[in-house]
Amino acid sequence: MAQPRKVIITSAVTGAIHTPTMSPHLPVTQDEIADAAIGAAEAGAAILHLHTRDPEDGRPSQDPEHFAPVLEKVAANSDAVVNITTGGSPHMSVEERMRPVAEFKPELASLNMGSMNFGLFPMLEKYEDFQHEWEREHLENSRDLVFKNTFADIERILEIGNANGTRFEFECYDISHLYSLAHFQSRGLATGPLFVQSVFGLLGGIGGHPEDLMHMRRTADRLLEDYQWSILGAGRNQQPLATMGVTMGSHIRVGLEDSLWIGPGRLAESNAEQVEKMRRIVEELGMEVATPDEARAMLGLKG
Ligand code: KMH
Ligand code: ZN
Repeated sequence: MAQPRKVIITSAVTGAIHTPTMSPHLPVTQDEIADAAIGAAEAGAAILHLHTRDPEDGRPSQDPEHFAPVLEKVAANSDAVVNITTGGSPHMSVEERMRPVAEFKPELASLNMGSMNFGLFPMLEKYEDFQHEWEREHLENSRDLVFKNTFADIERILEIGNANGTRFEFECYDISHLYSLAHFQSRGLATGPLFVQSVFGLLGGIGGHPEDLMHMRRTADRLLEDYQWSILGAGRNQQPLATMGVTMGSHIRVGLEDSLWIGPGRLAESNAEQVEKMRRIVEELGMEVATPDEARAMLGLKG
């Protein structure tokens, strides 16, 4: 009898895009981030994509001291795969962004496959008052911001990961990023099975139309060898694109980093709530969610 396909769910727990004013459910302190991650794993997430914040004001932080307590608590309470960001925040230098991955040598780390505009300023329209002044600046300054990921930056992060046995979630926000990834695969710096996270619906990247998803898929199929495909839809694109993707063989990423919502006008109360909803959809469609060890096997992780 045919076995159901296994779908890897990643939960991106807090990120560096959304700010505390936007949702009372956004995890900010080290305990909140760790507890949210553990809850998402219990709900079915095999991979936890982690950023941290300064607990004083919720500002994104790549300080290893802000990561350490989160990583300890998650490791003590879950066997999920930990994926540490090298994207940090688009406002940070690449040196700052690499620090936690170099220090903690996780199984998995994100790697952003190209420089791009990263437009957060449209969110200014939705909020009148912010709890902290940095939040307004964070959105406002994105009008004149390049999220820098040069070829040299990508090579350096690949070299750090390859030296430490850290593999990558290759974040591809546009078609050109797939071509860059194919370039690194042809040079042997990025090796299969590649974990390709295709990102839809951010201002500055490819849109969130089903045709965009189809074009990414066809292009990845044409260019890449030995890859596992995952879908991340930003904001209202999250659930529709994830659902479309799983029907076409993808894995999926949800989490408050990518969308604060569980339905139209309804804030998600936790990361776990988004995972539970997508898990229901995956199972209704006749598939199963992958366990952390199944995800490790599919992605060739060190365990
Ligand atoms: N915020 C996501 C759209 C990273 O951490 O490397 C992209 C991201 C970047 O997850
Ligand atoms: Zn991230």
